[in-house]
Amino acid sequence: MKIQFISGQLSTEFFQESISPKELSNHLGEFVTLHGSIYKIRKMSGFAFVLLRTPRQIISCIYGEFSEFNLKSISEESCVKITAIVHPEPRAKQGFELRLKTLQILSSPVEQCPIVIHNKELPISLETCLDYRPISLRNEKNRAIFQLQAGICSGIRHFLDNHEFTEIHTPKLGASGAEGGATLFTLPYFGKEACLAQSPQFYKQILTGVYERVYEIAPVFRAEKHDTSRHLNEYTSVDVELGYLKDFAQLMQLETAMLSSIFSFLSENYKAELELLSIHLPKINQIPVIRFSQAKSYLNFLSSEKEDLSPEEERLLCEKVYQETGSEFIFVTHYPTKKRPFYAMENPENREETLSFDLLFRGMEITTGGQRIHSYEEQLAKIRRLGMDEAVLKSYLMIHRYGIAPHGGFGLGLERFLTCLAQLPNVRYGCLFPRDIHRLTP
Ligand code: AMO
Repeated sequence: MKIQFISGQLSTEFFQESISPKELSNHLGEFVTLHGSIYKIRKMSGFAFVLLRTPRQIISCIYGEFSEFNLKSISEESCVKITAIVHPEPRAKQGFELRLKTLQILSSPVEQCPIVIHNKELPISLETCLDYRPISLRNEKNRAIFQLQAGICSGIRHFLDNHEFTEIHTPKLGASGAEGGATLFTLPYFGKEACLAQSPQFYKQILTGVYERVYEIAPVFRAEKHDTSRHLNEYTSVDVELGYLKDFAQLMQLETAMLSSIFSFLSENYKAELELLSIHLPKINQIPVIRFSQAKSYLNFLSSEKEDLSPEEERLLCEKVYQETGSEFIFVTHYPTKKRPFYAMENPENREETLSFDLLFRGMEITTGGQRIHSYEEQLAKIRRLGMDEAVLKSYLMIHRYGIAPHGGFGLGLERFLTCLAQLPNVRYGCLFPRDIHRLTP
């Protein structure tokens, strides 16, 4: 038998013989081959602008007497391969224009798109935008949002990998939740009941006993019935956990450094997207901190909710802090024990409050974190006091039983962070395919 092999070496023809759009300026005066989708055709007298959508750039091409195909043969959203000359043109934004020579159609739409994709702003409602997500994402601004999301994740990985964190992948199906019963999705599982992970909380704590510093960027599920501009039923959680913790202030320091590093990473590698979306990156060498009880009195106890900040209080607090300090972030610390999960460490000087924090950014909570209980006796006593089922927590409690260093961490909601960064009016705009109480498709 003749055995064939697949080569792992990528030849220059691998990507359809195309050059990377990034390299076009190195080929002034030369012929190049490129592929992409026709984003927009603008007919002028005697020539036409043909905008080609490539992965990160919309490239302006000119159809004219030098072109060897009929403009009528193409339509918007046709997928094409072109050859063109890179003609220097100081009036063009990129310093050159592509003069189209040949064009090969790889695929054509069967009908015109029901929404106009190439407008600067899509003149459609959020619901229509989401109903047509597979194509509305092709809009230049819409897709830039998620290019930035990818950039944020690269920035996080870059920072944490450089600080000796190990990336982990924990199960999303389990027997019990980590954050309390009310927001648990359950499903049948071979004659038993399973649930979807609300967070990787137990696993990230367990794994600090193995790797000391861990992180995960993965989906989590919350069966919250809230129909608000800040709640999703599935979101991406950036979870960080750190062993041998000195105190919980260290966690806020770590997050401040991480955010600052993400912003540097974005400004270096995502200039075009930041500009397109008019995003101004906050400067954060330091972030102000306020205790929960102080925040409440600072806000004149605006809401009747005693153990948490209401969304309105979060918005107002951010506004006031910005006016006073110029910071768009604020850490709120020492949340009441009653409102924090059973694993949160209590303040030894005041058991009514926890060694925990939230981070607010431009009016919204984007992170919760804190120190965890590491003593077996203390954790067991708290579980019993809260009337929780010890048996369900048996494997989690192994870490306390068999020794775990003082540790803590935080969870950052990726969509909320992106939404606040890009100043989007609803968290659904910051999620590729949002899941909310009304939506399971697309
Ligand atoms: P918490 O439940 O506060 O903490 O969640 C952490 C962060 O996740 C985001 N978030 C959400 N984003 C969109 N839709 C939702 N329904 C939603 N719920 C939460 C928020 C929030 O700040 N295990 C802890 C974290 C820890 O202590 O390490 C936890 O999950 O940005």
